Amino acid sequence: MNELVKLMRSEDVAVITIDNPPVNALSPGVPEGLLAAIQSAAADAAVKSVVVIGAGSTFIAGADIREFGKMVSGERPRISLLPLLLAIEDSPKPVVMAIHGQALGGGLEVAMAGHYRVIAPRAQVGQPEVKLGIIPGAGGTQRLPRLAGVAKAVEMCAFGEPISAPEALALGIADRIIEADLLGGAVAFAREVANRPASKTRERQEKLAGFDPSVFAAARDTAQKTRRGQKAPLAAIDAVEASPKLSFEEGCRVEARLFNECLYSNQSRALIHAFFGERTVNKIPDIPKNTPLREIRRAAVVGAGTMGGGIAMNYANAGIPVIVKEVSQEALDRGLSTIRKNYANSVAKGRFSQAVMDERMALITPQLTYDGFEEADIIVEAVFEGMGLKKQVFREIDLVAKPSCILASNTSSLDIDEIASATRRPESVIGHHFFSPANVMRLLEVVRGKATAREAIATSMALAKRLKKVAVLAGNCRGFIGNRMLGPYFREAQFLIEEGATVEAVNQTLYDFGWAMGPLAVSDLAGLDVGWRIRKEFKHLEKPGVRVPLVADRLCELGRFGQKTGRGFSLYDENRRPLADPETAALIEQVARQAGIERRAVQAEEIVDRCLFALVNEGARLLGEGIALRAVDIDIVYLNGYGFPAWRGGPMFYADTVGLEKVLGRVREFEARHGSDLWSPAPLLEQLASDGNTFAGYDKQMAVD
Ligand code: ZOZ
Ligand code: NAD
Repeated sequence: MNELVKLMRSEDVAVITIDNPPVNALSPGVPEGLLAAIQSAAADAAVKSVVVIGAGSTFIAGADIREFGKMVSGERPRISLLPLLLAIEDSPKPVVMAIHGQALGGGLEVAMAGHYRVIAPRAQVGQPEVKLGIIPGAGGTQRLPRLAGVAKAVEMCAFGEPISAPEALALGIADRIIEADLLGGAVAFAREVANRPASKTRERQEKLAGFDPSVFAAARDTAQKTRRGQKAPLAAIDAVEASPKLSFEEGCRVEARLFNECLYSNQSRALIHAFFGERTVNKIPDIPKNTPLREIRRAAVVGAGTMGGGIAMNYANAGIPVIVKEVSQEALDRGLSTIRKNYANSVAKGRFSQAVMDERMALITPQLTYDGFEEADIIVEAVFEGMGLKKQVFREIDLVAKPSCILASNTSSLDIDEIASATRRPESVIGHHFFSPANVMRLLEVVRGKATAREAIATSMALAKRLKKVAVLAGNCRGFIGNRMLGPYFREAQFLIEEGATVEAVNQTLYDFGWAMGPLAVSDLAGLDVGWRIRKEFKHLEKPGVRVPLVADRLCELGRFGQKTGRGFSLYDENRRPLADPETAALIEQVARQAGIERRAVQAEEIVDRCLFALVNEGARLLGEGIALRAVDIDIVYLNGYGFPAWRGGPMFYADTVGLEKVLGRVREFEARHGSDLWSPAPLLEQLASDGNTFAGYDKQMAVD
């Protein structure tokens, strides 16, 4: 039919194959080819029924996401899949959709327009559009309830999680699972049904009744809690709610209106930016795709504390045997018991079975020696933060590790080159900065030292995928990407309370912006003593006369370390709920008075701009220095490691939506008020703003195929 859609005949069955690698997205040409193939099969008297299948590893992964931006900008006309789907459904010959891999978004919508669906046992189907800030736009919110029932359709459309083939079968989305030879099974099935009257999904009514009417309110409640700030999940619920109330055609009109509202929003632009960003971060300019990888079959972790235990779980979860080494039996027992407790929690919540937990525990070997480390392909160090200790551990592992072994440090801030200097193989030393809790957080900052081999980097990026992490490459500097940017962000949060904002106002304003937690609440959670200790160690680096935050140190001197002591910036009740603490408020006032800081009313807009633009300015600075490869790499760090709201696309994307000229204007205002040491604009920000450019535009210049 065209180069993307092929039509063949297997005796009396027409076989239409969609061949648009890598994921058979519905790019321009695919809908047209599919329509022509359906029409041609209908016109061929020798054809009794039709099979639609995907070439390669999947059925159809949905609309071509790259097209949405072009449609919004007007570069491409808005197209609708609805006429194609009606044509499939109205085909006089039964159409059997043969699903393997994924039928997602527009892919499932195409599948539901068929008269039957057969499915491979490991295939998945779903309506993940909300994850891109949109909703199904080709009748998915109207056909899915007719196949799977209203309640399940609400869940699938509002939350976007795919379901398995057996579940699809049980729900009535699929008609048969075909264990092997999907095409052969689909053709046989098509012959079986060739002479049966085929029902059209859009005409089916039986599952539109008898559901619990409270499902919509319950879904809205969940969406507001778990997708705070996002419009698409609520729009998806509204669209599905129309299905039992309105005719199919009217329901589709409601869906189309809501789809458009979502598509033309900053939220969908941000979430699409994040989708492609997660894939872009793997592309590294001087590391070609064919860089040889070292094979990772066995791992070892040094230290079974907060991070070491979580890191070991990542390896066990990926089926990679891992040794965990500690200094004392007590520390080892503590570490292993935390791992066991975490797994048992997952079993109790039904995430996996006891048998899976047992398998994972069996992959973890706790010990007090380096025995067996010579077989490890990677060793991850996760001992206390301190250069002396890190170097000692690297000297030791360098002696026991085989030559090809990668030596990774989980340090949050220390110099990878100095750590590497303790070994005879700096080319194999790299940072693997996991985030706490390491078994949960998706981010892995991979830190490149000056000697780190390309092979070690490529292997780390590929390994991250096996560990189900999003890896972002960072250059070697204090704090790398994420923690270095956090410094100015936390600094401004504290300056604001010294200048007159309340702790509650700072936390609430940034929570309302969409952050998972306010900055002072994060500090209380992480423990104020951590930063206190670091500040004491690095006191000599402070520049005389440059303002530093004062309150956190005073709180620590009073033994208020945050949640762990029940008091920090806030007071915590027995359920760890924060309460305003009048004593802290008085202390802040006193500190400000002593330091001669003028107290005034601080508006929410200033809280947002001071904190966010401090983050952005530092991001621009490290981008200019080459610590981050692209602005989107920074965004992916913040979305996956720091609780930045996904629907705002990350700090650099947010800056683009505000406009870099405006951001620079505010940075200059703050510079005038607070001094150049704290607020001098990053040269890259100045350059992009004066060129009328954006961070996205900068990234385009840095693009790697
Ligand atoms: O790629 C994984 C995935 O989850 N993809 C997105 C699935 C999705 O969200 N589908 C819904 C799309 S929105 C939609 O369909 C709206 C709708 O209702 C239509 C309404 C009609 C509107 C009219 C317009 C026609 C997947 C699970 C599929 C595969 O994962 P892998 O880990 O194996 O592979 P990835 O993720 O590295 O992907 C490989 C390459 O494919 C690119 N890609 C994936 N899905 C795409 C897509 N490109 C365009 N559109 C898609 N739907 C992906 O970027 C990657 O590219 P490279 O260059 O980085 O290799
Ligand atoms: P932790 O105090 O919970 O654990 C450190 C563990 O290392 C302890 O159990 C200790 O007994 C063990 N240890 C010390 N010397 C050892 C040795 N020679 N051999 C084997 N084990 C040894 O600390 P943590 O929070 O897990 O931090 C570990 C590293 O991870 C630090 O570099 C830290 O900066 C970094 N990090 C921490 C976080 C976090 O949020 N906690 C996040 C990212 C990175």
